[in-house]
Amino acid sequence: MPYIREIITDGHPTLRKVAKKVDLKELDDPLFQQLIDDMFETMYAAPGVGLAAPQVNVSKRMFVIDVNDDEHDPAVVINPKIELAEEEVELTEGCLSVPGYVGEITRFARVAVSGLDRNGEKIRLEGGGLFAQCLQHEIDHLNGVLYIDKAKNVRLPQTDEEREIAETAEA
Ligand code: GNR
Ligand code: NI
Repeated sequence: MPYIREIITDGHPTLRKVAKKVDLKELDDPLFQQLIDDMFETMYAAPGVGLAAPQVNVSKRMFVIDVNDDEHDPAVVINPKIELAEEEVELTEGCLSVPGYVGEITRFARVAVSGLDRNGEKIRLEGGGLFAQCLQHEIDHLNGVLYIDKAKNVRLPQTDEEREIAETAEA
């Protein structure tokens, strides 16, 4: 059964490490498959629209994402790579590992990301809006980067919209 794992917050050294590539052999390990299930459970409980493995103190290159729109199914992406990124935009962002804050960050408006699914099959995800923002945010986590490193005006939320972003995750 999946369980909710603890989400570590800014100041924990694991969030600052460059996460390790997942070896294909790991996909056969029931504990690895359990980790994926637990990451979904933890993301939904938070609630959040994405969660990277380092946030549950596992320094591996993988994340889960579910932005809850009709264009994108929930996905786990292992060993992700950004294949395309276009047009810079400024967006408001939050992070479960920096609870209670928001900031303005420059992101690409549209991205395509390749990687592996939980069975080791190649996948490619692409999109814009919150989906693209979240993909970039999760890949930053795998490189030890938090949005507060790049953001300007990191602050307590001032509006209902900002509070929603800070408390979870809906833009
Ligand atoms: O749940 C989340 N919402 C969010 C909102 C705006 C920009 C990025 C995010 S990601 C965040 C979950 C999280 O911290 N993932 O690492
Ligand atoms: Ni985050």
